[in-house]
Formats: sequence, C-alpha cells, structure tokens
Amino acid sequence: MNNRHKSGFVTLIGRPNVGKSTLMNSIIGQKIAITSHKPQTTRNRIQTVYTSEEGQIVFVDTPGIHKAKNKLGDYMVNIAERTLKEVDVICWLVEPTNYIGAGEQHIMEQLRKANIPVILVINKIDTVKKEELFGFIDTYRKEMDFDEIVPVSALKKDNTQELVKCIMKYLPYGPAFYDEDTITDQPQRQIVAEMIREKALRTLDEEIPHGIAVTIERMKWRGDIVDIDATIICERDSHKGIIIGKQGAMLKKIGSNARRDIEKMLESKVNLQLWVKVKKDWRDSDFLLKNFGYNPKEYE
Ligand SMILES: Nc1nc2c(ncn2[C@@H]2O[C@H](COP(=O)(O)OP(=O)(O)OP(=O)(O)O)[C@@H](O)[C@H]2O)c(=O)[nH]1
Ligand SMILES: [Mg+2]
Repeated sequence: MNNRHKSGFVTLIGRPNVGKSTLMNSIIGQKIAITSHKPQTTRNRIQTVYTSEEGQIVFVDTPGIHKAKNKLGDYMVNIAERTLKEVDVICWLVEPTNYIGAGEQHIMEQLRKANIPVILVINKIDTVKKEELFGFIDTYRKEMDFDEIVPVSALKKDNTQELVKCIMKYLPYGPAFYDEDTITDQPQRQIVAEMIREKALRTLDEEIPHGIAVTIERMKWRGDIVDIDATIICERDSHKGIIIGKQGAMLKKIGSNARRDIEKMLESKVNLQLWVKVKKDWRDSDFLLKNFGYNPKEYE
C-alpha cells in the first residue's frame, strides 16, 4: 500500500443555514444530505466518503448549533457538539460577514477547547464582493488562531477543491476506512425519508416544517417499480390540514417533487403513497423521538 496515503474524519459544523450540507454534497458530487433555505434542516449526523489518490476523507455533516427549544433541538445540538471530540479536523462554516454574535462565540469556546486543527470556512462568497473578503478574514482572525482560513462558495463549487487539499494537509497517514465505492453510511430508506422531508420543508410555509418527521412504512420492489408508503408526521390537527391542502393539492405537490428525486436516486420508477398523521408535541417526547430515528441513547 502507498504509505503516503492519508485518511481521517472531518466534521462540518456551524450555525444553522450556513451551508454545511450543501458543501458536503458539492465536494462528494452527490446529493446525500438534504438542504433548504430554512434553518435546522439537518437533524442527524450524516457521513459521506470522499476518496482520491491522495487519501480518503470521511465527512461528518451535523445539525446547526442553535439554542434548543425542545428535546429534538437538544438532541441535534448534542450530536453536533459531540463530533468535535471524534474527528481529525474541524471545518467551521460561517457566513461572509463581519458580525460575530453569541452563537459564534459559543462555538469558538468549544473549538478552543477541542485541541484539533480548525479550518475556518467562509462560505457563500458568491454573495459578496471579493474585496470585502479581506475584512471578514481579518475579523475572524482577531477572534481566534485558526489553522487555515478558506473562503468558498459551496453552491458554485468555487474554491472547494482548495479546501479538500487543505484538509488533506492535516489528516494523518493511514489506510482507507471504506472501499472506494462507499459514499455514505445512510441507509436507502433513510435517504428516501429525508428527500420527502426536504420537499415538505421547501413547499410548506414557515413554522410547520420544523415540526415534521417522515417515516417509511413500506419500500418494496415490484419488477422495475418501487412501491413506497411513507407518513408525514406533524404536531397539530391544523397543520395536517395545511399539509394536505385544498383537495389534497399540497400533499400531491410534495409527493411528486419527492418522487422525482427518489426515482433519480434509485434509478427506478417509483409509486409513492403519502399519508399524514398528527402526533402532538412529538418533539418533546422521548418515546416518539426515538421512534422517528432521533434516539439520544445512541449518542450517550
Ligand atoms: N448563495 C449561496 N447560497 C448557499 C451556499 N451554500 C449554501 N447556500 C444556501 O444556504 C441555504 C442553507 O444551506 P444548507 O446546506 O441546508 O445549510 P446547513 O448549514 O446544512 O443548514 P442546517 O442543516 O439547517 O444546519 C440553502 O438555501 C443553500 O442553497 C453558497 O455557497 N452560496
Ligand atoms: Mg444541513
């Protein structure tokens, strides 16, 4: 084996909505983590694998670090912060701005304690003028001693290869953890559920999306068609009405948008049946959280 081969784990952390999932998808060249313009889209840690001649990077996408308002929020923040103790390199993603708020301060406190190389990734540089960047870099540099500062645009794939090179520099030498065909640790069923949740997030207005979970009841191949039964869980009866919409129009829209993505991923025709169920305040119920795939015990 090539004894100059590198391998290691790299977490992508930051506040909600800074583009962690978009960046991960963009580097591995496949859509595994769902994304949306609404904060708190990612709820679990999602691993993907980037393999090249030089080495293997296992990316760990995490939920945005925020002030939790319910048990689901606690779970999400806990998962994100735990990764800081388990990886070889931390990529901290931030918005291109001079504003450093309490949220950023909270994250920096943990980064200082972590004793792991930290790369500051200033994302969304396509939204600002080039000359403004120096100011942002300066602002952050005054706050903390970063191992590297890399500006990127995850959306436009601008400078993301530079970031990969930079990460490699800090990884230890060692053999690959996964074979080169491995892309993610996420089971197909889980990705399907997430794709449906993404379409619900993107189609519905404010408020409701945060209280949604998706479960897959059935996924069965019938010749070249896959039959999928899935349930969208929401928190209130009034939300159920909105998700279904006038004569089922909203649910139909969510379903057909999701079906397109799922068909692309499974490379097969999909027959998708969606149901809607109410589980009052499930985000504060240990039992229901566990049922919907957010089991705090797994991360203790
Ligand atoms: N203009 C621009 N938008 C971006 C870029 N990267 C991400 N976005 C947008 O920012 C929004 C949030 O992206 P996500 O990847 O879902 O952000 P996240 O950090 O994973 O968010 P959470 O999972 O909620 O913590 C989406 O609307 C993306 O399209 C970028 O480089 N430029
Ligand atoms: Mg995300």
